[in-house]
Order: sequence, then structure tokens, then C-alpha cells
Amino acid sequence: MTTTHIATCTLCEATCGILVDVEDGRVTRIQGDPDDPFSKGHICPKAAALADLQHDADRVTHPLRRTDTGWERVSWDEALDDIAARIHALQEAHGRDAMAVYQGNPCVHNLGVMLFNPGFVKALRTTRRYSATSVDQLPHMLASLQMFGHELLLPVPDVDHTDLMIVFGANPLVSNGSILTAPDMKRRLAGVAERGRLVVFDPRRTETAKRATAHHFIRPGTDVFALLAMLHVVFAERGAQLGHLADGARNLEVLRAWAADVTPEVAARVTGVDAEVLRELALALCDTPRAVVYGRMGACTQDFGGTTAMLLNALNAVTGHLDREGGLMFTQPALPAVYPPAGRPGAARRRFARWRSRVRGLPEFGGELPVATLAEDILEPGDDRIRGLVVWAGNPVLSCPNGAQLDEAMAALDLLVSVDLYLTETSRHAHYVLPVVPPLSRPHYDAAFHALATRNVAKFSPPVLPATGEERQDWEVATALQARLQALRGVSLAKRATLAAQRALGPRGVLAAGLRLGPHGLRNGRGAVSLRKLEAHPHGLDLGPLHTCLRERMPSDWPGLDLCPEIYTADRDRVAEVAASDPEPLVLIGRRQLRTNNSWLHNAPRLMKGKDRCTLMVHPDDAASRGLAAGDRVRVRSRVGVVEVPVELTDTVMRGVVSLPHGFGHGREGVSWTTAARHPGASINDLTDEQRVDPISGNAALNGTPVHLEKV
Ligand SMILES: Nc1nc2c(c(=O)[nH]1)N[C@H]1C(S)=C(S)[C@@H](COP(=O)(O)OP(=O)(O)OC[C@H]3O[C@@H](n4cnc5c(=O)[nH]c(N)nc54)[C@H](O)[C@@H]3O)O[C@H]1N2
Ligand SMILES: Nc1nc2c(c(=O)[nH]1)N[C@H]1C(S)=C(S)[C@@H](COP(=O)(O)OP(=O)(O)OC[C@H]3O[C@@H](n4cnc5c(=O)[nH]c(N)nc54)[C@H](O)[C@@H]3O)O[C@H]1N2
Ligand code: SF4
Ligand SMILES: [Mo]
Repeated sequence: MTTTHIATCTLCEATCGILVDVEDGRVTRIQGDPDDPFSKGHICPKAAALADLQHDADRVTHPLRRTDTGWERVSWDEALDDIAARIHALQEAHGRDAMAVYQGNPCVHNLGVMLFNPGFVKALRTTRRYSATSVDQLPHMLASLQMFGHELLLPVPDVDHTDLMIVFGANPLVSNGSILTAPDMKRRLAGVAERGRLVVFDPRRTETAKRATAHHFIRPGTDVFALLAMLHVVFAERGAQLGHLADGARNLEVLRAWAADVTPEVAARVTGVDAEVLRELALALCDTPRAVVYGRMGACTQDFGGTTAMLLNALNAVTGHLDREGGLMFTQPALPAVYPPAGRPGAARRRFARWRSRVRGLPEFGGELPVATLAEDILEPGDDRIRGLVVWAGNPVLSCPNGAQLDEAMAALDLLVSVDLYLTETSRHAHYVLPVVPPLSRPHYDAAFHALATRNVAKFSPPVLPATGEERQDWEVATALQARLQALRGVSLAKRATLAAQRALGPRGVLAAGLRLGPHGLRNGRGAVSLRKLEAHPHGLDLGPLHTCLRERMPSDWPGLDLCPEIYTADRDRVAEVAASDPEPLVLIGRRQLRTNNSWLHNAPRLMKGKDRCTLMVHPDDAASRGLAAGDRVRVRSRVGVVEVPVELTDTVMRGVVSLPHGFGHGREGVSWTTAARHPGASINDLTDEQRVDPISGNAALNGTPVHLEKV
């Protein structure tokens, strides 16, 4: 007999509703849920891979311990007791910072991790905390902290109501949107183009660019010039239109002075974008009531990531499109990511650069250090080196810059614990691998992405199927380790009782409490959103479009918008230097593909069908001058490494730019994924350079790596 379960896909930020058919404990079909008020039946090809994950024989299903002769199966109690004891011993012998933690991307797609890992991480008592944030959206968060006063007040483009959308370095048609939760980007972007204009700046003519009203090639790492030039035109020809955000706004003059240096002609020389294009778009932004400038991965994982993210907000603000319909807006999620007080004076100082990384001195942000420094902080000799690491839902060897160095660092640890579903390029080095349940075996409420959605929505999905092995929920693992650490350290009974109470509540209980306290909670009377109500509406609830709310979300002593925070002004000199120098002859950028998900969906057979996708895209002119033809194997060399890949000739990449997808490189010994290992590809992060970071934020500059090509 077939039963159909109403659920949510947790593989990307789009949060699509799905209907999962189950027969005899096996998933037989996954379809889009037409009754989900947000996704309305939309899914992408990845949703079906949830079934592959569920029934994958390559998954780890019981705790594993490394021995001299290989992996040994151990009980949960044995594993957890020994891990806690070894963490405790390491910290007693070498100090708290001997332990470190890396939390990978799937953490933010996992309700239990969102609610319970903060407690576990705090219990590790280390300042050496790393996550995927610093190979991703850190610059956006830093800009929010510096400009609005809270790193989680991330504005989202109001894609359904905008008439002009300008995109810098994002490919939502493939990524399905990032810091832009909006299922079915194809339909929504078509709507923008129909109502008005969709303009894309990208070094590659991407799937999104092909459907845009205009695409402009831009040299990697030069977006600051385009943004400053547009600000230059705005200030010169229209003036700032801050509207309701004018009151208390600071540093407008600093921004104006900086933009005065960068004319569209200067920007044209550096970016490769026509000056007239920048001038016309700047004026169109001023003259279109509902317009937005949106930037993502390509804009923030580059040399100028920090300043680019700041300028994106500033340009929206100055043209009257911040916190306004059709512009860059703020959500009011039912489970608030930002509790008051947001935006209190001085917040920017209290959550940035309070400590620095061990070797290179890069700044802490929001309690974390840039992951580009992780390997050196392990490897560089010294009493204060990192000796133990917990990797939670992450695969830094493939995901973070200089994978070979990370591989070496992982092998040099006294203790590596990996909480994961597989033996990966990273967890193969672990002393313990703790297996967790696959996505369809978890309850889900999107604590992260409802807060980044283009409509206010809320949805709870119970687990579809129980796990069949010994895998546990992530939150159970986190709290079990935390309790053991508490016991070893003799912490107060009150603290232990708090943890015990939270464990008794579990994610459902904590979620229920969070919803009651949220902006759509109890105080809304009969209209309140509660867990009970969500359970009665399993397809999800639509809580309406975004509306102007920044001022009402702020405390009365909010100092107002900072339009050009001080930490960014150091870049004024760097911008001038780049303007005066020659560009690198050949640089490497990444690319996402519809059937991939960072480092970990290459084991789903239905996603891996077809030809080799790990190809290096090269412009025909660049290939000709190097004697390369389509299909040739080429050696790509950077400062840190070399990989061999096949060449794909295409004029969809800009001259002087080559592109390789990320997340491949499964040819390393000892991984458990057999399908992935049959299509190993090469890892772009064996080429990206851990020394290339944005100096303001410490975020990795994954794009724009200088490379050389040699025919094999
Ligand atoms: N060159 C280059 N590098 C990049 C990028 C790029 O564009 N270019 N993108 C970057 C970005 S944006 C990101 S977010 C990072 C992502 O990089 P990571 O943070 O390493 O995340 P994933 O590659 O998604 O790795 C996920 C791991 O978590 C496991 N996993 C999946 N679900 C769960 C779960 O629920 N619980 C647990 N415990 N484990 C789970 C998977 O098996 C897999 O091993 O990569 C970055 N790296
Ligand atoms: N299918 C699929 N979907 C995914 C993921 C996946 O791996 N696969 N990963 C998920 C994750 S973790 C994230 S963070 C999101 C990311 O979502 P997006 O930000 O939409 O993803 P990307 O495809 O990396 O888009 C970055 C674009 O920037 C361009 N670019 C590179 N350098 C520069 C530059 O210097 N300037 C400009 N203007 N452009 C540049 C690249 O060519 C690319 O088109 O996607 C999510 N969705
Ligand atoms: S777009 Fe994202 S959430 Fe929707 S089905 Fe695809 S992977 Fe899942
Ligand atoms: Mo990401």
C-alpha cells in the first residue's frame, strides 16, 4: 500500500513543498506539492535524490572508530564517552583553543542543528569556531551588522514586485536562489523580465543571463568599480533619495567622496563594462519606483567581497530601494532569527574583530574565524595550535580553499570527529564518524530560510520515514556530547538541568516555544501562528508579502543607517591601486550545476547520469592562443596546486576567464561514496588559494584565482 507524505525538500534554500510516496518502507516517488502556498508544485531534479539519500547503501549507519587496521564499529555510548573524554583531556593539557569546530552548509538546513548546535558549540569553550559562512555569505552578514546593526538582518530582493532587477554574481536559475528563498526562480524571473528588465553582470553568460533582458560580462573581482561608478552617477545627476531611512543616516558624504573617484569611464577600463551601460542603469535605478540591485556568491567570494556587499546595500539605499516594495526588503519570520535588541548602538563593535586568527591575524566575526585560516592554525607548529576538530555536516577538504593543505591538516590532528552521513574526503581522516539520519527522517521547519524568503511563510513537516540503522538525529548527538562535557567539567546543576529540560522538549518543543514568542505568535490572538496551527496546515502557511519594516524592527535608540561604515574605508586605497594596475591574464571562477549540491550529491545515481560535467570552460580565443582544442585534457596550475581536467570550448565565458564547477574531486582514497568515485572529477579547491581572502572580512576569495594552462 502506498502512503503519501507532505514534506519539504531541504537540499537548497528554495524550501519546495514535496509529496513523498512510500511503499513498504521505501520511497517510490517524489513530486512537487501543488498545495504548498509558496512553491505551488515546483521542484527541481534534485528533489528526487532525497530518495537516493534515504536508501543509499553507501551511507554510514553506525558509529565508526579508526583503528590501525581500518574502521571498527562501536556503540554510541562508547563513541560519545571516549570523544568527550578526549576533548576534555586535550583542553586540560593544551588549553581551550586546542579544540576547534567547523559547521558546514547543511547545518542551516537542519532544524535540530539550528536549535541545538549553538549550545554544543558554546560547550566546546573555544574561540576557534569556523563554518561555511566564510566561504560564502560572510560579507553580506558583515555589511548587515555594520550598516543596520545586526548580522542576521539580511535584506532580500522583492523579486515578485520589482520592475528592474540588477544581478551581480548570482545564478538563481541554477542555484534556485540564495539569500533569496523563492521557489521556482524561472517563473519569478520571467515575471521580472515581463514587467520590466532583468540585467545580469557575470563573467559567464549563465543560465540566468541567457533569460535576462541584458547580460554584461564583468571581469572577476571588479564589481566594486561598477557599483561605485553607478553611485557616482546617482550622486552627480540625481542626488541621494533615502526617503524614510534618511533620518539618522550617517557617512553619506564619505560614500559620495569615494564614488567621486570612480567615474563610469574608470570603471569601464577595469571591469570591461561599457561606461554608458553603467550610466544608463544608474539613472534607471533612480527613476524606477520598484527596482533592486542584488548580489550573491560571485560578488562576495572575491578580493573585494566585503566592500562589494556593503556597496550593494548602499546603492539600494541611496536610490530609495532599501526596505521598500520591489527593492531589497526585510522579512518578519514567524520564528525570529533576530530577537530584539537588534541595531543597538555599538553592536558593530561587539561582534567583529574581538579576537584574531592564530597565524595570519584575520578578524573574528559573530564568534567565528575565517575558515581560510583553519589549515594553518592546525599545521603551524606552536603550543597554541589546534589539535582537535569537530566537523559537523561539512567537507572542508573539497569546499574550502587549498584542499591539499586541508587534507594534510586533517591528517595531523590528534582528534577529528565527523558528524556526517558518509565517509567523505574529510571524514576519511576522522578518529570517529558519527552517523546522522538522512533528510526525510528529520522533522523540518526552516529556521534559516523562512527568514530569507521573498514572502513571509511558515511550514512544519514531520519526518517521512524512520532511519533503519543506528543513525541518530543531529540534535541528539549534539546534546549527548554536551551533557558528557558538562559532567566531565563538573558544571553547575542548574546548567545541567537546563540542558536536560531542552533535551526533553526536543526540536518540536523548542520550536513551539519560539513560534509563540515570535512576531506572528501569541500576541496576534486567533490569527497566531503556533506549531499546532502549522500541524493543521501541513502544506504551509502564507503570511503575506514583505513590507517596509526596518524602523519598526529597531529599538528607539537605533542610530540609523550607516551608509559607509569605517571598516570599509581602508579599501579606498586598494581600489585606487587596482585601477592603476594591469589585470591578470587568466583567472579561474567556479560554477554551480543544477544536479549538484556543493560537495555531496554526487552519489545520487539519478543525478550523475550523462556526460562528465567537471569540465574547464575556456573561451575559444584563449584556447587558440594556448594550442588547446575541445576535449583536450589540460593541466590547470595555480600558486597552490594543479589539477587535470577536460577542456570545454565556449564563448559563454569571458576572455581571460576559465570556469570549473566546485564540489568534485572524489578520487581520493577511502571515501564511502561509490557512485561519486566513478565520476570523481577534480576539485577546484585544490587550486583556490587560502591566502587570497578579502582583507576586510576575511572571507575566502574563491573566485578570480590566477591560473596557467598546459596541454597534457
Ligand atoms: N571554489 C568554490 N568553493 C566553494 C563554493 C564555490 O562556489 N566555489 N561554495 C561554497 C559554499 S557557498 C558553501 S555553503 C560551501 C559548502 O561546503 P561544506 O560546508 O563543506 O558543505 P557541503 O559540501 O554541503 O558538505 C556537506 C557534508 O555534510 C553532510 N551532510 C549533509 N546533510 C547533513 C546533515 O543533516 N547532518 C550532518 N551532520 N551532515 C550532513 C554531507 O554528507 C557532506 O559530507 O562550499 C563552499 N565552497
Ligand atoms: N544546483 C545547486 N544549487 C545550489 C548549490 C549547488 O551547489 N548546486 N549550492 C547552494 C549554496 S550553498 C549557495 S551559497 C547558493 C549560491 O547561489 P548563487 O550565488 O546564485 O550561485 P553561483 O552559481 O555560485 O553564482 C555565482 C555567480 O557569480 C559569477 N561570478 C564569479 N566571480 C564573479 C565576480 O567577480 N563578479 C561577478 N559579478 N560575478 C562573478 C559566477 O560566474 C556565477 O554565475 O546556491 C545554492 N544552490
Ligand atoms: S529547488 Fe531546492 S528545495 Fe526545491 S526541489 Fe530543488 S533542491 Fe529541493
Ligand atoms: Mo553556500
